[in-house]
Amino acid sequence: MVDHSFPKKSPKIVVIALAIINTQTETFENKLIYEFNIIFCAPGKNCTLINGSEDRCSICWTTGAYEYIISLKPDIIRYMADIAAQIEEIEAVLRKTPHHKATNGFIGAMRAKIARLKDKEVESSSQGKGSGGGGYSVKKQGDATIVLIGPPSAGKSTLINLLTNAVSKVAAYAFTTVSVIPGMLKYRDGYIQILDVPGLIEGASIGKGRGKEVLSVARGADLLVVMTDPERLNFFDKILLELEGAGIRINKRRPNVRVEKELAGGLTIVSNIKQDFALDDVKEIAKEFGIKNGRLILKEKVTMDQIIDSLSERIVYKNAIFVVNKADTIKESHRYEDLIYISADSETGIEELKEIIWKELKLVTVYLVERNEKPGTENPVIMKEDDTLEDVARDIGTEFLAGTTLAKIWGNGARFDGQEMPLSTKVQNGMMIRFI
Ligand SMILES: Nc1nc2c(ncn2[C@@H]2O[C@H](COP(=O)(O)OP(=O)(O)OP(=O)(O)O)[C@@H](O)[C@H]2O)c(=O)[nH]1
Ligand SMILES: [Mg+2]
Repeated sequence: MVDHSFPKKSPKIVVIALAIINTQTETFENKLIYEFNIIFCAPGKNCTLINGSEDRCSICWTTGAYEYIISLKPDIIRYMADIAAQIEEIEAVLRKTPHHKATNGFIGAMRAKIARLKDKEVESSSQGKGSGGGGYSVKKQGDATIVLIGPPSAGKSTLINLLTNAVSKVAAYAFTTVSVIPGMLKYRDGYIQILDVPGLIEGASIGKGRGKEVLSVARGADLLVVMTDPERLNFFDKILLELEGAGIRINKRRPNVRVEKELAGGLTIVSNIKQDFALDDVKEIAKEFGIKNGRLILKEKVTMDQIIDSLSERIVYKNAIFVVNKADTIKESHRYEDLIYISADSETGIEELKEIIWKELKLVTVYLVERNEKPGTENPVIMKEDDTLEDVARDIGTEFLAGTTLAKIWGNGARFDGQEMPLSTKVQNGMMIRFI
């Protein structure tokens, strides 16, 4: 049986942990705020968190201790709490507003206001953190970066240990991993960086657990591997909600909305396609984002929320795959077709998973051919599917670009051996390239 309960450690451990924090360069108060999201930690009760909500704080979640009392209100906390309060106020108004044609514009404008406030929240929290805080800012390395996201004890650390050189602590209790652990997977000719992060729980996007930090790591990923176990398949939906709440859109593409700003002349909303709202309603949304003059062009059928997304700075679009670990604990007939089943413990489904990750990352291998060499596969370079020969030249060094306008190619993409192509040509997997 997997124990999903929170460990109950002695409060003494917390006091010692806080004493260690105290000796570091950042002030004690800031550390507590940024690392643990607490404004006020109450013994045996709910704590007041940085976003103004009340719950057990990260210290309580991770250690099970409820013994430490602090009460801090520096400016940044007030500012963040103020933003959270404003969002809450607008959400309360929205809940009371009936939905019909006449209120569409108002609702759109209010939602845009919330999006703007959330943009500000992301800005201020990343300003406050500085660099390297608490092991949450890991340098991207390798050809692509993937992040393992899932509930506590899904087996994320077991998987990264299996796939890479990383040594991430594995245990049967929740929140074994408390920071970002990087590892590097060598697959085909590429290097894929894998980041193991703490478990994600409901309410992560409003700061529960170390939710905000985990979600900010997810924002930097090239691919998210969302992982749970057969007992908790409902976590896929929960995690999607948290990602959505943090402005991370999954397996969707950016809506085709273009903004052409002008200095004067007012704002026109243009759409060749019939939309389900009055175009004038969009003006309020645009104004909220500071667009007062120019043209906002809707190039496809969109919802008001998609327009807000397209204008909001904090929205990112990420691809994700959905993996069920601990497949060894269920019968094969209990598997769902559209999910990827693995067992990190008994090492099944792992090669298939690597291949799926490789395909999802849309990485391609091309081979460089020196001027006096025969075409071959000795010098592989990893590129992205939409990259061009010019991108290859740029990646291997700027001196290649100077004076280079053509390349000879062999293999995939070449109609005949040594075909001369312009640098705007897109790369293909297996293409051999000689810059001339
Ligand atoms: N049966 C089974 N158990 C597994 C498998 N993979 C991991 N476990 C067990 O699940 C427990 C949790 O594993 P971890 O790798 O620490 O899980 P995690 O997702 O990193 O957990 P947190 O760091 O707490 O978020 C450990 O007891 C592992 O041995 C698996 O494929 N099958
Ligand atoms: Mg872990």
